[in-house]
Amino acid sequence: SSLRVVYAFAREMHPKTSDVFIQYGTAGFRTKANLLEHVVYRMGLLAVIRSRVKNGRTIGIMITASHNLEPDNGVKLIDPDGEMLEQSWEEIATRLANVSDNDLESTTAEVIKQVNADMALKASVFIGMDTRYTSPRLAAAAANGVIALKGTPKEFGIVTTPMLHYCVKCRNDNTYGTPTEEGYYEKIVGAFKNIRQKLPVYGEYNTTLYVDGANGVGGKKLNIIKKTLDGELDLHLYNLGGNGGKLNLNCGADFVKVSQKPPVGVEHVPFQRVASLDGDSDRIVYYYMDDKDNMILLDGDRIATLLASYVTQLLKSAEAADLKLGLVQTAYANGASTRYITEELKVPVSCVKTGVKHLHHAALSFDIGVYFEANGHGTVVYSDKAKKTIGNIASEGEPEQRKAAQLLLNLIDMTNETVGDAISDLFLVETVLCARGINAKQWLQSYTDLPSRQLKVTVQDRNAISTTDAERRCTSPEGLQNRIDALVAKYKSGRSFVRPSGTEDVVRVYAEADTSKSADKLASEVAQAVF
Ligand code: 16G
Ligand code: ZN
Repeated sequence: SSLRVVYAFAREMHPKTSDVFIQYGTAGFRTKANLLEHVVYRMGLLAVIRSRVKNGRTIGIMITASHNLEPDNGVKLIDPDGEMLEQSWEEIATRLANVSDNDLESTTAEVIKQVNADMALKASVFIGMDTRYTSPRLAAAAANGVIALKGTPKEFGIVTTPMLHYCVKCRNDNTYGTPTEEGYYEKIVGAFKNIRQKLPVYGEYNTTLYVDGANGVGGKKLNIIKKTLDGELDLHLYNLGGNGGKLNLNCGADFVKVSQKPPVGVEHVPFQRVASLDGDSDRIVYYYMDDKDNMILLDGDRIATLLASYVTQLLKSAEAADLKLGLVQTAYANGASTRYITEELKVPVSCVKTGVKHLHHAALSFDIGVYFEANGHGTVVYSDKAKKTIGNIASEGEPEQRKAAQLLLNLIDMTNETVGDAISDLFLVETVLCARGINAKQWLQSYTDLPSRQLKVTVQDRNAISTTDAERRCTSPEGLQNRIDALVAKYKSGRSFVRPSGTEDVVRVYAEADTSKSADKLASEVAQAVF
């Protein structure tokens, strides 16, 4: 049959060259780039099957290893509404990635049968990639996989991860926007410009923003956007990938958050706010250097509270009292942020397991859900009910209500609701700071972070650790949680947890306490206990 030819072709073009087991984890498959070619080819096959199961709706394939260093790469699938691949398919992806070339044909047939795919339907797959030098070859392998099962691939070249999510969503729902990079700029940057006309710059807010592009794709795209801005924002871009700057190496959002150090390659002016993106531009944190050269971090928790408080304020002005806003965090959220949200903002908070899919899902249970990981991945999702209510007020409300509702409509347009998006989040943050007339130092004043420390521990089997209660407590190995409890009890405002990483072969340790010395000490004591 013609499929025979397809599998023979796979063996020759994209052979499985490694026996290392690979798993579809929190962020898809991720490992050394040279181990991925056959995996990506097979994800091309799977995307076609998935598209047919979804009645020919478009599926996305993104080639990226996000904040990992240059030698790594990865691949993840995007579902029709722009969200992460449905969880029950992760096991199927893992199975398909690991079979031998000889068994690929029979396993593919099994999968097709299992998910009941009608292989006579059309199938459409959007493919995007980050700036890694290994990405074009992998994107080509993905396209070959798509073609092999007679699907139609469309290659977007180098795009941010959130841009591809956005394009997939638009392709399947044209009310959301135009499924192109230009369409993305028009909607998001257009909404930002629109809102700037309504909310002129005042107070302590200043339009100068420095950006650490992590030598990845986000900085390059901001460089395109910069040319279309007309004084609304004065972007100074650093780490754009030239001058020998290496992707994510000592720069970018993950480096800044985890090491609590400023990135290399960025010029520092005291109190000048800097936005730091990660390698594929789905995360953002802010920071500034004070006049004593200390780095002051404004992380995902801080962005979440800023956005939630502004949306709450606008909902109040719009008198949209029946819309319930909620916030979603993970165990990594700073305890001070959680207290501020519950006690001062009086917004309900839920805590879920690490990984965007968990946060996104939980956020959908609110009329308006704000979700952020402390590491800077997050967005806001608006339910149909919220959009309808706000739309009605914007056209029929009293003048003051209308004004607030129209601002909310601009915010919705500025938001990439499919996934956390550094570029969209950057414009949202700049909008709120401007609306409030505040600088970064004033933004920091809403609450004081508890000092925290993250460590990673290499153990024989990270999966020996299992957790419960949104990863805040562990249930095995026996006795470990009791030891952690005893250590935590020694520290004022102490909190600590351990969890197996979903992206690396390590166990992660998090600790916070009233001083950074205590946080460091608690983290290392807990790390010892894990060993
Ligand atoms: C992935 C997740 C991110 C999570 C991180 C945790 C997505 C798109 N990304 O990068 O949300 O914070 O993994 O990594 O879900 P860890 O399990 O190694 O700590
Ligand atoms: Zn990323």
